[in-house]
Amino acid sequence: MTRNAVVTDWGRRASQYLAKIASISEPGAGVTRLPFTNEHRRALAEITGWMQTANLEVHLDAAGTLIGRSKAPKSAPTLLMGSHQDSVRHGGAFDGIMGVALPILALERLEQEGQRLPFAVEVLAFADEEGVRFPTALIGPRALAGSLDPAVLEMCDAEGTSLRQAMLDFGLAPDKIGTLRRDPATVIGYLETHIEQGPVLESAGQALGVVTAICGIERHQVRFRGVTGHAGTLPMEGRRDALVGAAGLVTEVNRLAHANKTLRATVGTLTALPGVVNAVPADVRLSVELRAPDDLVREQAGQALHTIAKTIANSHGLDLNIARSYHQPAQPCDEALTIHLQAALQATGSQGLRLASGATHDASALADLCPVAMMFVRCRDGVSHAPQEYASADDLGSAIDALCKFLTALANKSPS
Ligand code: HGY
Ligand code: MN
Ligand code: MN
Repeated sequence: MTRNAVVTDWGRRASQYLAKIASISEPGAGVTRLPFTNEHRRALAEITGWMQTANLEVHLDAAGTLIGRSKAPKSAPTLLMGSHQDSVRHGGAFDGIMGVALPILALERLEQEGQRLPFAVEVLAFADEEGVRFPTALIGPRALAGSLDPAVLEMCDAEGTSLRQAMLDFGLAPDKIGTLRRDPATVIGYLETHIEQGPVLESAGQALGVVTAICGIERHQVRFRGVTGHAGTLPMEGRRDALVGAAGLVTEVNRLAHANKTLRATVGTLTALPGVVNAVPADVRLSVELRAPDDLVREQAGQALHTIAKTIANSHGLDLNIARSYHQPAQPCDEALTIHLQAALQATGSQGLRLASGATHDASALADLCPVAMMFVRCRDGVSHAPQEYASADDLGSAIDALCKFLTALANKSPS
């Protein structure tokens, strides 16, 4: 390093980037940045600045993925990196966006150190991974993998705006999504960096870890309908109270998951109509989400859920609608890429701990295109999808260091 070279604190730089973009949010606690909104547009401007500072060529693709590509011959194979720009409602400042900022800073650092890579690197900022605004997600990575079902473009948000219309209003070309499919022969793989969103690394005293597999996930929409009536005059005998039925299902779902320690079951949304204090609920909708690293365990739980719901509806005289609205299989990470990543972590002094991901990620969709690997960064108290979510500047710096070591080792391995 020459005497007057600037010594950059890359972890501090990352913290500053993430604090700044966290302010690009709807009002309220934490971060609320949904896809194809003003907040999304302002975030793209911010990320474009990061990418340009790192000397990347920037463009927005037809699916709303912002892509920063390093200078490399057009024919050079490409390593994909990145994650999602969107958040849950009142979420944290690190989920997703950390995986966009850190590879950009790693490329800036390698550029500063004069390190040339024999392959191109593209950093991808995907529009929508959380699936909070629309009942679907992963549009960007599925477009690159060629696995997007165009029918999802007709799905609507709570205001009745279709995904297609939201993308058109955002200035995108949803009908051109089919042209985004990448040729797998041109892609080396995909590496996603993500806050762990759990307590494992913190309890192991590790800043970084590598992911073995991403859990499978399925979501069911359930609706119980009964008969409303005056809360004071309708006798208890013979009531067809939809919320009593829903409450029974919530309890049973919880029991189902406690019976199998690899299964996670969550009722995250529930609405009850007419929703007034002095009327018997007649129409209750709820979502049930099931996750497991083993697809058979998850699917059996999904079947049990339907059986339980039918039994409850019959015993309470309720009408029932239940349907699986979303599912994605468990996704193992690529072993060769993971071994390479683990070596990079160990070169930074980390143990290279291996752990499964209970959260799902963009990588689960990109696995249909290319080998995928994931690096986790320690998450304070394991808290995520909440304003308290936090990763330290030191750990962010370690992650950038590991990414640089991963890239340079890959460069040394590549045919020159
Ligand atoms: O739900 C998840 O696992 C991810 O945070 N979207
Ligand atoms: Mn995420
Ligand atoms: Mn998330």
